[in-house]
Amino acid sequence: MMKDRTLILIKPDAVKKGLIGTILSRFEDKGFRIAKLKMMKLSEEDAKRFYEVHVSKPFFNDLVSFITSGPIVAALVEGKNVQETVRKMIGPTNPKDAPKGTIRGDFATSITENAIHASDSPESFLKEYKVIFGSDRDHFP
Ligand code: FUP
Repeated sequence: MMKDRTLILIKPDAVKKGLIGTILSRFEDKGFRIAKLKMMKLSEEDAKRFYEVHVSKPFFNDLVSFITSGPIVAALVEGKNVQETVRKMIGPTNPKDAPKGTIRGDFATSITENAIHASDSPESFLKEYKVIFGSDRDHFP
């Protein structure tokens, strides 16, 4: 069921801070399954596709240059109600609003350098999955 999958990106700030294991552990500890995992550097073209819904926003260029500034880790995460639960676990976009105990509340630096992305709907999941994993030879699962 589409609702039971989500895509997360550990953003360049969190990778640089050495938080890959810590962040993935939060999802595993919650009982979710990491079904695909990939460390990569997004091209500018793929970053623009990934964030297409924000193309007209004033922060679009900063967002694209930040997400392409260093390696990221992408994961397909599965489990019951994972999309909604993971959105709660990451916290609000702006770390100033994010409570301690949420991933952004604990690790984000700023609204741009906010540690993590997670799909916010089944439609955005599909779009994001295609950008990140769509060109892979291995389409498992
Ligand atoms: P979220 O779904 O919480 O990641 O937030 P949005 O989809 O609204 O925004 C996507 C990304 O755009 C955020 F992670 C960071 C960036 N952004 C800004 O830089 N400034 C803003 O005012 C809003 C979002």
